[in-house]
Amino acid sequence: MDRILDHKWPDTAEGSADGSPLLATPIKHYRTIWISDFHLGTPRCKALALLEFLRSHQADTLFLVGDIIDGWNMGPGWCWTADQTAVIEEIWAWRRRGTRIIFVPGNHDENDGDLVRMLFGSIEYHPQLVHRTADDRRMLVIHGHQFDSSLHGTRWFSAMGSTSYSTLLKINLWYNRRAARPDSKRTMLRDLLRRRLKMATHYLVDFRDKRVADSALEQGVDGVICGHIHRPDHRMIGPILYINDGDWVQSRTALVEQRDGALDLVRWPAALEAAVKGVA
Ligand SMILES: [Mn+2]
Repeated sequence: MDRILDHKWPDTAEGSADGSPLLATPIKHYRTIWISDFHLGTPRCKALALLEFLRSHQADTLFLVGDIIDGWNMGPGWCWTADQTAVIEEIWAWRRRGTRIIFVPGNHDENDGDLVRMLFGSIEYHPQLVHRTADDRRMLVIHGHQFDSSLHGTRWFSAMGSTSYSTLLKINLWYNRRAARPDSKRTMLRDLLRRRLKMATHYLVDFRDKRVADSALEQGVDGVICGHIHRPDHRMIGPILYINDGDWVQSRTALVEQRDGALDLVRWPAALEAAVKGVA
């Protein structure tokens, strides 16, 4: 059975002897784990939460489903922290323990193969591949940006992410601040923006979903596992099982395969990270 699991830290987590809450958490072992969209190299990466997740889990196979390094952010905006280094080191530790690690590049790191190999060593590197679950389902593993290219409104679609939403909110805020405008007009613009955004998002998401499902059908697989859009998801699109493993800039989610082949999304909490840093 496939489910969404919310990770809860045990009550004893905060009280362990050396102050490390991780010791109180039993390590969970899965057949396979998929994680994506770390966006290492940006300040948005939730590296500490990711590190906690990696230290609390093990797997026979670990898929890194793209946008692990944010090559697009190279330059003056590049941001690298000790936590991000620790994430890389932890993945090396997984490898030393015998985990098979497979890198599936995303749009933000597909042109940074050298950097990926420098950071992770000579890991397996495939633009896409088919994973067979323990209950014999064939799942196409792919980052997911490949499905954007066929959209007529590609630019529109990528503009529909969180960035554009925040831009729209900023425009809205700017408009509202112009005090001369009466309240009714403010509300009208806000409602209009919201409606437009909702319509565009629905249209494009439906369109994209259909592309994903068509591509899976063409390749004769039972489902698709991807990342890219930073929206964890787990549902059927027609006969195709569509799973999105989410991201580590917002949702802090991973996909795990149980011993029996069940595929569950795990949502990792931010609470402990906040507690450790004392910012609650
Ligand atoms: Mn991407």
